[in-house]
Amino acid sequence: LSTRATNVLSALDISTTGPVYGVYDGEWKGSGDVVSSLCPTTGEVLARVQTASPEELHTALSKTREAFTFFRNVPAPRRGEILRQIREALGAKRTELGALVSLEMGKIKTEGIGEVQEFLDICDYGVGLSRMMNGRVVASERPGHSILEVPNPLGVVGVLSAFNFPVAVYGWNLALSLAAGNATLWKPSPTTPLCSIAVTTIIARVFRGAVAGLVTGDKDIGAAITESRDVDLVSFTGSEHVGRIVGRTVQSRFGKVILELGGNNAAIVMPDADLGMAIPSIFFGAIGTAGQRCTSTRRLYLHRKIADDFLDRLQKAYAALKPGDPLDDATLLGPMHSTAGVDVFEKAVRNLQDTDARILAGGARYSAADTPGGQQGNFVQPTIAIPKSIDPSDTLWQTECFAPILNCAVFDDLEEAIQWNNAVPQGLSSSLWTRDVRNVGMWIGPNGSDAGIVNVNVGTSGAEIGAAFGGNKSTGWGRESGGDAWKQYVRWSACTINFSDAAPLAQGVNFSI
Ligand code: UN1
Repeated sequence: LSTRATNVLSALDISTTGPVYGVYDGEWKGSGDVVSSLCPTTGEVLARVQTASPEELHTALSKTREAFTFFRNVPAPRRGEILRQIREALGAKRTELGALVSLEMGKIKTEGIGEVQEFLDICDYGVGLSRMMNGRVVASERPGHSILEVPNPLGVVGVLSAFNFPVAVYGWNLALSLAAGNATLWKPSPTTPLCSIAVTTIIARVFRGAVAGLVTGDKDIGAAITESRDVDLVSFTGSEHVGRIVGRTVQSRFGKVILELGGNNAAIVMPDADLGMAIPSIFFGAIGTAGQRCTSTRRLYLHRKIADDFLDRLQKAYAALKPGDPLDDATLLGPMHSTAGVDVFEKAVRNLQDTDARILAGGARYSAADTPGGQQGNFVQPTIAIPKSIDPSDTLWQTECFAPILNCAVFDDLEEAIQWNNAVPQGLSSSLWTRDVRNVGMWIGPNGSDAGIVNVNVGTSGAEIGAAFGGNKSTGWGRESGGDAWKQYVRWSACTINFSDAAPLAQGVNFSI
């Protein structure tokens, strides 16, 4: 193992010699398939993780259930206090965890640490929430009656998370689930097991037991969680393809499901926009996390008046980019997470070339000579393309390509750009650049963007935790993190209580004997 990797792993007490257990249900274990965690920068094997056997998953599920029957009776502010301690423990390892995200996922250091920060932020939010998960008293139409809406703990929450945010998305779910009084079982992406092991290790030091359990493994483990009647809510982040299967499976057993699926996010730049702000923001939106955020900017619609100038300046920014080790402070462009991602990139570029798109930047992998240490890793050149077709119903515009490729088109009026923005199946994030308040009004209103995230002079990615995060249409309609998202993690009880000496029926129904 390289010193670079050894340093990161040892700082988090992940064994670099012995077995690495990938299951936690109160104790660490793992006797299922062994999966290798690969470093996207160097290709080296970081660890071999012993994932969950079907039996271990079964045990973990019943222990999580058992943990719930205890945990639901812990008063909510006490649960908040546990979250506060988790926040402190994770915060003490913020840089170390951030580095592990960079090592195993491949995103650059500031984004790795930012992702841990997002977990800390949502813990803070959960602490506050634990004293504010209020129900309601509803006016009854009957004398001497009261109606209460009571949020009760829901049960077991299964969190199936993706490789691109191997820490934060679990944080969103854990914080709300824990505050709500649930027990959580986490099944992370098979390619980022170490991030989940490190996070769970830190949490388990604060709070031993199966309230926050972990089962690493592949598709079969995910499928078993999805099918299990022991899991009341499945929160899934991933592709539209898998999301459709997860949604159907959970729905067919009448479980609850939160889906956070594909994004195919557009930025629209009006002629009055402040380009000095728009260009760096769109640059980050398209290239940040090497184009592998659900919220990455994939489509860029430029008003004819500023299109040439904008592209000229954007190309200059792209030209200055150099791939580097994500663990180096100066690096802005890390590798893609996996070779499968590189294949997606190469296929999309070939398709652009075959359909006569103009490639303004990138368009290939980096050669080994250009990449850190001369190891090719999964580095690809961020690409700007102007597809020949501007027809939004073309597959090229309709599909989310999870790679740093920005497709651009030129428009003449805002209505046209909004129509293009909305013409795709997905509806996660969107961004308008303008200084004209009338454009803002149109964009955020009934004739505006149909995405879940509708930004103005802010890029498509990098949302804060305070608002509900999620998207519409084939993004799955799920909402996580802030806003009213917590309301999905509870079981609502509508309680009509009669304090009177009579038992009248509602709606004035008369049924006297
Ligand atoms: C994701 O890509 O799955 O808004 C989550 C953002 C981050 C979260 C992205 N706060 O880009």
